[in-house]
Amino acid sequence: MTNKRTNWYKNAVVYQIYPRSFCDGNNDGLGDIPGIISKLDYLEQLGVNCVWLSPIYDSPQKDNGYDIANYRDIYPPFGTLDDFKLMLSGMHERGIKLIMDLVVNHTSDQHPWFQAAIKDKNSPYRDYYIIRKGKKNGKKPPNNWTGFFGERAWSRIGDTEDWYLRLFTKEQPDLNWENPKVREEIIDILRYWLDMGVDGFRCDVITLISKKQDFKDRFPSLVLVGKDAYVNGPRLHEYLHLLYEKAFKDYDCMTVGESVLCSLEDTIKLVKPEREELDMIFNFSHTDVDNFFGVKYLHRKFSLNRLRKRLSKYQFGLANGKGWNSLFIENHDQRRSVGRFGTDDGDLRKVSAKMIGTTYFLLSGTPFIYQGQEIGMTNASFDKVEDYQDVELHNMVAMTKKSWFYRLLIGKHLFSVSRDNARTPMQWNDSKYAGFSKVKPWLKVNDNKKYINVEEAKRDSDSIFHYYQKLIELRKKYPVTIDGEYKLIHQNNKNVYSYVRENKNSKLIVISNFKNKTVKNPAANDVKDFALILSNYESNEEKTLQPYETRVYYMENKL
Ligand code: TEU
Repeated sequence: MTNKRTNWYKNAVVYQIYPRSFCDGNNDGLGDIPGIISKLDYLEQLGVNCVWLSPIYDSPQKDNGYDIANYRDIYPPFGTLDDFKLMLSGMHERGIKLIMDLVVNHTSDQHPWFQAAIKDKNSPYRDYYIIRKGKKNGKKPPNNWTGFFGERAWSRIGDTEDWYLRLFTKEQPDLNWENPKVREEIIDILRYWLDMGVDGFRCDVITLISKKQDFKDRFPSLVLVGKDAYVNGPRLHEYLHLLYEKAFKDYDCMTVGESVLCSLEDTIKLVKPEREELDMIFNFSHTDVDNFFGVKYLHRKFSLNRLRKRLSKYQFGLANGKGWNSLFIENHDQRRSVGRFGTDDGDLRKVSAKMIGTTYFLLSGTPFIYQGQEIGMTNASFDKVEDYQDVELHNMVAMTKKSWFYRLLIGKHLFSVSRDNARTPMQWNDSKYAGFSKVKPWLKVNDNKKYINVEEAKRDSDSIFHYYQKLIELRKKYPVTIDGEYKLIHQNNKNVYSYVRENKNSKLIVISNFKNKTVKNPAANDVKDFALILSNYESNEEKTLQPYETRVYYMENKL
């Protein structure tokens, strides 16, 4: 079959929905598909043309759906397959495509494959997972690897000598991609959803699927012991190319992979078009700007220089056809962007949100907006640990209780970096449960729903919501936002991030003040003869930039 792909992803603006927290259609406290259907007009109004839906598959929800027990059905509290099809056609009618979250590094421990695997040593499903004999007659794990939520990476199967690998919770056993049957199953699952009409996938921790097969101890370290064996493993590219050959290439779909600790060289291998693997990946080097070694608990003071360097590395590195960038500042694992990256979530929240929004949105790549980002939602900041639901946070709290070393090292920042910060219910209005639900939601609503909510944002002509509409419009109106080359100007300026996008017909200049005070505008002379097409302030001085001021200038080349 010939290649069906048209690369529409380059023109996409993607909106991420975290279904538990988006909208509760049946008032049971949990978001669901009917809730999403009721908000499709809202998405259309915002102007996005693609949705990434976090997992809606049947699941025991030990990690909010990233633990799948049935890849072909919907988690009943979220709705039915019919609801899903209705949602999909509702999106398509509005010109919105849908990409699904694909979680295939691991399944749920309740998946029938895993249940069969642990019940019977001779089951063909045993080899669907990574099962090894433990050390010391099976009493100790097979090696010293540790996983992503702070624990060791193995769990014992009952009181047998055998252990299974799980890089996340013990309820998320890793699949054994070495087994060709596993690969066939995954390809079938991909085709099942693509045949139903979905438009692509966001591939969860896809860079972990291949593991070095020696399973030996690795040098101890603070986090992710064994990462050299399971991050970007030896057969990763072979597997991804297989998925492309056997599924992706037969559909006009898009793929974005989630990476872990991915260098520029690794990134190019994953996204270079001729290699036929993925269209783009989420790289976290810029969101790791405020921590050390990619460990979010190790807080590091924000520096604009570092942010600019990290973003620019991938902007330059993937230019000239080497690949395509994904652009994002929030998702369901990250804390909110207001109050982060040097910005303010207090009095200057609105200008802050618009400034950081403009800065990332007009870079080269496909922008993603995480639900609530478009109204400037802020972190959860609950007082009590019981108010947090996330398994990662509770695991880390347990670790700090066990070890004074961990307490000292990470204790202080546990809540401020919790994943629940971005998972609080979407704030639709100022009612008791923010219009998300009529009953108490699964996670507490942020008190600031009184003034941060969609209804208010629609009323206010100067709102962040209306500003995002304009940003999306810019991408539609000016091709340079999509195909323009990225260039830095004033790259050593400590306060201001300014860059140029340029194609053969036109030029766009973005200037953003990352400081909460008025600063000198280093790019004042660069924009002579340009038209100011967007700003977060009503009036602008030529020579100075107000706190968190951002400006977008445009000029068409004279013929
Ligand atoms: O996240 C993978 C991942 O790298 C995160 O676990 C990250 O280390 C952590 O969130 C930092 O706080 C993906 C999903 O996005 C996440 O929600 C899942 O829990 C995880 O995979 C397992 O499927």
